[in-house]
Amino acid sequence: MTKNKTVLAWLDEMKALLTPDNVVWVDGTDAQRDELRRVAVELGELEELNQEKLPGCYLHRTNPNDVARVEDRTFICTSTKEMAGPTNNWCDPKEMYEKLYNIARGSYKGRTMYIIPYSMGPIGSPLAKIGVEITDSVYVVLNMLIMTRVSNEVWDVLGDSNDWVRGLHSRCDVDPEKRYICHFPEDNTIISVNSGYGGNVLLGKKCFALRIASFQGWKEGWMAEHMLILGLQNPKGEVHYIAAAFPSACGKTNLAMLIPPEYLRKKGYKVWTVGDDIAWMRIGEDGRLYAINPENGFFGVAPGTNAHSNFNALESTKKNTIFTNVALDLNDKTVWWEGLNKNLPENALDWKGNPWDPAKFNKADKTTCAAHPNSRFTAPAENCPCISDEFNKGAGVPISAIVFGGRRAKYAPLVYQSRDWENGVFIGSAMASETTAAAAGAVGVVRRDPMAMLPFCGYHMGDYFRHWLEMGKKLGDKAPKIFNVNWFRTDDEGNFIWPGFGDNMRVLNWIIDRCEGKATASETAIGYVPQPEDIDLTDLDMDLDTLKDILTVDKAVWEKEAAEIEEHYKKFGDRLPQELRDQLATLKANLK
Ligand code: OXD
Ligand code: MN
Repeated sequence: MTKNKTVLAWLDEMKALLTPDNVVWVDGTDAQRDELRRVAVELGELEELNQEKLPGCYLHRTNPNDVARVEDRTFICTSTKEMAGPTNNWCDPKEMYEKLYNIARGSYKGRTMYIIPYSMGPIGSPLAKIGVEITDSVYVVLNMLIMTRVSNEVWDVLGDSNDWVRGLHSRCDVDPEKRYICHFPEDNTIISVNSGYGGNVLLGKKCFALRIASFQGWKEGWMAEHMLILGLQNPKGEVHYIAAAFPSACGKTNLAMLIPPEYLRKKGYKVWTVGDDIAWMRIGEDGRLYAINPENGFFGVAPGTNAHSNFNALESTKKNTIFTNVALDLNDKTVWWEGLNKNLPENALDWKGNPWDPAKFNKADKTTCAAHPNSRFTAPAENCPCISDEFNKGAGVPISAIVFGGRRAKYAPLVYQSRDWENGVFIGSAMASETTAAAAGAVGVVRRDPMAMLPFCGYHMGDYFRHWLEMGKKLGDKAPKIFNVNWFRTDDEGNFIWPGFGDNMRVLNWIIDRCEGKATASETAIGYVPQPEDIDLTDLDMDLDTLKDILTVDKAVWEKEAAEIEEHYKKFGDRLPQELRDQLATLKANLK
């Protein structure tokens, strides 16, 4: 365990507040994990699945009022409101601590306090950071054992240091009216109460690795981003790394685990996954930007995951995986979700544990679904057939390209390259995605989501843009090249034009060729767009004219876009860097 005085003092304070009956120090050993699984099954927190077909796999059902992240109850509690900025909920830290302590007081009574020491990133890596989460949920412990690196070694690495993130989770009564996910970036502290759902309670993930870490990165000169990391191997065996940010529902996990089209596979192309959700990036000794994936597993959305959309993710869930809110096939105690296959189970329980009638299933009506639309798998990264050799190495991988993207039916071309870093920051700051039928509310509404960080940036987004610009200055000519992609252009009938999935490799190849100075492009009002001949269409049922269509930059559409970006920028007031205002002016001038 630990002699660290700052840890022990905080734990004493928490014990006095929460009054647990028992305390368990989690050590990351298989023996303890097995015992905790047994306890979870006994408590009814987990249901054991078919151990022959799915060894080490379990099912969990959350409270039906608690199935997703709650952005309206997520707060950044900095000493001033200005620091949290216009895109975050804010509350005075003193007031919020008091409110949360009142909610949590005595809430571990009759329960066990689990103490989880974890490392975000390979233990001991110079790019990694340490957290300690306390929780009263054995489900949280078992998920943290998959999603982070939990071990007594973490205490050794921490030593006497106070550089660790405090995380208090208490399930309380799972009361949505008293649910709060709060961050105190100046104290390295997270408090989450009245939820048991992953994104709200696995505090290493969004809370630490993005909200707190983005603040730390700003103060310490590095970057915590909502990005996948992949390595693209060419026939010579060279691997180039790409980090890419997309808002939710744009296929980040699918892109991270992409399988190239057959003709490219035969030539020797291959994609390696380093991460599917979060990247921490620092400037290395050679001046390049190096990234690690701070996580140790995938917390992926189950519906839509199948052997075609993401073979590697599906493979990752075949052992030691926790499924949350999916359907249970009673015939053989395996799991099912919409989009897994066409064999709707005849004898199943839905995500709430009620008998499910496949005859009543109607794709358009989410209330008839067997699995919750946001049902998840928590799968160890080591299960992934294409996990990168670099994944467990602490040095990180050098990033050649940063890719932004979103779901835009008409406006953005399939791919374009920014003119330079500053122009790339402008593109990221204006990122947007159109809502899909997958989420509640109107379809096709544009939501601006700068760098896909809108719900995850732990400070003022104007300062965040400034930090990006500063990083670019430090990187100079070693900076990764910045691109934007859009897999989602539609035809007049609303069908996607680009096939997506594995074929996105054709676009990634152009991106890497551009980084290497090998591919051509035409300069347009928005940046460099490939000539149709620059994208390899071998074996694809698409003609050059169609490709040309999705590479066009429609000036009328872009004038509207520029006006919308101007509106979006108003939110940031005088903290919006002048460089970005200038970029917008340049765009407008280019469109004239
Ligand atoms: C996630 C998200 O769960 O971005 O990764 O919402
Ligand atoms: Mn995410």
